[in-house]
Amino acid sequence: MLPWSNYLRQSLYNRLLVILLMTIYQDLTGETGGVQAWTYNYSVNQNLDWDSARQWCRQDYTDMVAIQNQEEIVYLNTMLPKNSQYYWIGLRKVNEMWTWTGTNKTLTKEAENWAIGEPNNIGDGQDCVEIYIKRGKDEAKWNDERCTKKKGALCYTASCSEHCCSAHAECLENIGNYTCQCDPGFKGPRCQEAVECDTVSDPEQGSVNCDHPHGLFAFNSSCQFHCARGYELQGASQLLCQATGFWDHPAAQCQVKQCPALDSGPHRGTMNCSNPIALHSYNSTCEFSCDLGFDLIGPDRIQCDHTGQWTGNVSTCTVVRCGPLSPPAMGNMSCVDPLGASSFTSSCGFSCEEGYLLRGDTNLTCLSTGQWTNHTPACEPLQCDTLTSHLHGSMNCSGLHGQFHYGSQCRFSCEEGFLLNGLADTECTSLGTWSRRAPLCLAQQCDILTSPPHGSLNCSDLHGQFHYGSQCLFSCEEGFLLNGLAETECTSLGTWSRRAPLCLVVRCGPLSPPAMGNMSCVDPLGASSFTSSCGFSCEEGYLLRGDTNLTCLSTGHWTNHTPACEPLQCDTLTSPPHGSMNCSGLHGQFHYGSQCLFSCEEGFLLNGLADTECTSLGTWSRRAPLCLALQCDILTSPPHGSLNCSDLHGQFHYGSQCLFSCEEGFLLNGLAETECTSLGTWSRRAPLCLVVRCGTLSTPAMGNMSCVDPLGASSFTSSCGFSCEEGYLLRGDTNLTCLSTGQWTNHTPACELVQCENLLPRQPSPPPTPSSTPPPTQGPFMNCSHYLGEFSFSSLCLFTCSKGYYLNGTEELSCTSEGQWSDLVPSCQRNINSVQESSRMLVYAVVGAASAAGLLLLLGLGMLAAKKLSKKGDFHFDNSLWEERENPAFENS
Ligand SMILES: *[C@@H]1O[C@H](CO)[C@@H](O)[C@H](O)[C@H]1NC(C)=O
Ligand SMILES: *[C@@H]1O[C@H](CO)[C@@H](O)[C@H](O)[C@H]1NC(C)=O
Ligand SMILES: *[C@@H]1O[C@H](CO)[C@@H](O)[C@H](O)[C@H]1NC(C)=O
Ligand SMILES: *[C@@H]1O[C@H](CO)[C@@H](O)[C@H](O)[C@H]1NC(C)=O
Ligand SMILES: *[C@@H]1O[C@H](CO)[C@@H](O)[C@H](O)[C@H]1NC(C)=O
Ligand SMILES: *[C@@H]1O[C@H](CO)[C@@H](O)[C@H](O)[C@H]1NC(C)=O
Ligand SMILES: *[C@@H]1O[C@H](CO)[C@@H](O)[C@H](O)[C@H]1NC(C)=O
Ligand SMILES: *[C@@H]1O[C@H](CO)[C@@H](O)[C@H](O)[C@H]1NC(C)=O
Ligand SMILES: CC(=O)N[C@H]1CO[C@H](CO)[C@@H](O)[C@@H]1O
Repeated sequence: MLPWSNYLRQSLYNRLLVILLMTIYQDLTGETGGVQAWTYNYSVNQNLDWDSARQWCRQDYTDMVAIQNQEEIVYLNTMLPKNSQYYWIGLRKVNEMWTWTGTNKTLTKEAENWAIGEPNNIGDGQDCVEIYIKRGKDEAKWNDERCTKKKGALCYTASCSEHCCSAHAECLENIGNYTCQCDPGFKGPRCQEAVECDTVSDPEQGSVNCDHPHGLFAFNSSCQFHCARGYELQGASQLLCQATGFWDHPAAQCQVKQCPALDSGPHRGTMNCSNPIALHSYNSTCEFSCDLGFDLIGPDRIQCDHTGQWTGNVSTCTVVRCGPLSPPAMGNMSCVDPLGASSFTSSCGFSCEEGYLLRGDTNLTCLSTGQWTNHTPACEPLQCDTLTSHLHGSMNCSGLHGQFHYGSQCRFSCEEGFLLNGLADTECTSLGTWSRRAPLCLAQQCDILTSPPHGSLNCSDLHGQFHYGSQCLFSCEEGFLLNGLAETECTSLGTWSRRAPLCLVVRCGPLSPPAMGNMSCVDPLGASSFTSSCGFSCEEGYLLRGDTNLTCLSTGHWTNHTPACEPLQCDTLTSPPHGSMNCSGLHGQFHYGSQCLFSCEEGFLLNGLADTECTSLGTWSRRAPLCLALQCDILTSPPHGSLNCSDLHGQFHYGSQCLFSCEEGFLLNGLAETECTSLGTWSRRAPLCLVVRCGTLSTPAMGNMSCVDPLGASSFTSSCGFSCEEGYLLRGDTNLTCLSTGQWTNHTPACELVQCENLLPRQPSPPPTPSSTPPPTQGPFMNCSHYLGEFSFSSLCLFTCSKGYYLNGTEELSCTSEGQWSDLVPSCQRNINSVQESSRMLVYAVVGAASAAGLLLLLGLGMLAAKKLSKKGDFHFDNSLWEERENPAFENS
């Protein structure tokens, strides 16, 4: 009971929830349409049988109650008043099935609500059902009862109507309301929407065709697939959208039609397939070709059509056949047929019977063209070599196929005196060769001869070596002689006419060793015989004169006389130059054992030991010494000098004479010559070259001297320059040089005082014009001071005139360092008033005496002199004497 009530409770809750939701929904949509509450009613105080009760219910209400759920049951149990007979409900046995009379539905197992032990059908005919309302036990449970019993009628008024739900739903009554129970495949409050499935699209290489009764790809939509030509459908051809929202099958696809796979091409051929879509599928084509020597049977090309069938079968290749062959006469044929009799690659080999030769190809092959490589060959009898009768013989041949063919026989014979070298007959065999070689006719043969030892044999043969007619000649090597006759001959009987001779060695006479010597011989062919050779040697210090080695010649003579032993000789020695030699010995002056002693002349010395000896080897024990001249010290040229030597025995050796000389300007300080004496010393010491000296020079008075001395003071090449002080003049050379003669180039120069013109003679000079009458006492009067000498450098002269005269010119003249007066000598002129006439006359006289040019010159000179004297400040004397005695004449004028 408990699980069942639980179930009902749960179901009720669900329904209430649904109702609540629907209520809200309808409130919102404002939908009405005559919906009424599912209400109950019952007969009060009036019990009726089941049919009457039902009729009562249908009279004013919809029908008798059809209990559907626990909520309804609980509701009824609480709502209805207690009736001792309880109430009928609309459940009745129809055709032995409990059926809800209102809806004509059979009672389901889940909806059963029987009281314990019910339905028991006690007393048969309990075909109707009552509900225990407020019974206290088994409350609201059902019990089967006889339909004729009278009970309360329990009715309801239905809420469902035509418009409540869509056509795809069942309207279920509820407490006071209804719910729409959707048919499978529908949803929504009124179950008006169909459930949707996924969209279906066209497959590749195909199309889909759909029918939509309730909307695009919705419940009960069905789709039909179709494929393009050459493609077939994979999967269900039709899809149906199920109530679950899924298609009943997965979407189908179009797959290319597949032809049966072709494993390989034809045997002995090739297949070449092109597959534009897939291997061996629609539109694939395969082409066939056959190997060389095979022909194609069937189509050369097949294709996979849209039904998945090839347009034809795989073609086959059959081998090419040549015509049959037959073996030749007297021959056989053997064929190898790898691909069938007389077919391509078949090859037939041909052979002939013994003694026959195949003419043609031994082997024919069937070509891919269906032709044999050549005609069938033929068999011909074998032919042996052609034979000819031999020299000194004859031949006779016979045969079936000809003289020299298979089966022919030949017979040979020889001339008298010759012998056949084999059997006399031969036959041409089946191999095409003669059974044996044709024999020869050979001459009689003598014994074989050989060359004797140390000899040779030379034969001339008519019919072969050592055969009848051969003649042989013997000869010996050099140094050997035949001991018989040289010639022999092979006779017709096959024997030699004479025995062969021998070669005997030639002998020389015996030899004996020389005095003081030994002999040793080698005898290859016997003592003192040809090729024997004897070697000779001498004792120490002795030399073999003659051949050291004698040989016995083929002539029987030794190559020479026996040699002799002579004492060894050393080189001939001679006395050294400037020396002497003394030799003595047993066998002579310069032989083995001789001794030589050397000595030298005066002034010479031996350059080694004085004695030497001739040894047993024929050489001197030491070299002969030489006499060398004594050597003096090496001399060198003195500085500024040279050395010239004449040598007798070598430079600076005994006898050398040397002469010294000096350069110009130098003199030897001793004797010039010296000599190397026999004692190896110089006769005199080497002199030196000393420079030539000139006398010492002294500085001239009032002058200076400056000297340059490259080789020493006042020596050769020294040169001295001279100069004088102002007012003095150098008399002589300004520069003296010391010569190689020891003399200066000149005397020492002197400094002379510079002289001006002596003015004294002028003093009484008459007036310039002869016509002048004035007395000579007019002047000028001269008063001179001479500081250094009369009218010389630095002399000063003052001029004055008599009264009534004036001085024409300078008052003062001085002597310059150039030896010139500072100005012209003045003259005295008469004062202008008194002496106008006479002065004019004087002017005339002067004009007459001098030209106008001379006048101008004089005037110029006078101005020059005046200018010079006015430059008093530039005039100096070095001598301080002048400063002390300062003259007023030199003061400013
Ligand atoms: C009955 O139910 C429907 C839908 O289920 C709803 O729209 C309606 O309002 C309900 N009526 C009452 C009286 O509850
Ligand atoms: C109820 O159903 C049964 C069979 O299922 C049928 O024979 C009968 O006629 C129905 N009654 C009505 C009233 O529809
Ligand atoms: C759905 O299709 C089936 C089969 O064609 C049919 O029997 C059924 O009535 C259809 N249902 C609806 C609601 O169209
Ligand atoms: C198959 O071959 C035919 C004729 O060659 C051509 O027209 C057709 O397009 C081909 N089909 C496909 C799918 O390639
Ligand atoms: C014929 O000659 C071919 C090639 O020259 C050779 O391969 C074949 O074995 C020969 N057949 C016979 C039967 O000698
Ligand atoms: C003699 O001389 C020959 C050739 O010159 C040489 O072959 C031979 O050995 C020599 N004999 C002796 C004994 O020296
Ligand atoms: C003197 O004269 C020589 C040659 O004219 C010159 O080489 C030399 O320098 C002069 N010496 C002096 C001191 O002037
Ligand atoms: C002075 O003497 C010069 C000649 O010595 C003369 O020419 C000149 O006329 C004289 N002067 C006077 C004023 O006499
Ligand atoms: C429609 C109808 O007849 N309803 C009745 C149901 O029963 C009660 C009494 O219980 C009546 O009062 C109603 O009239």
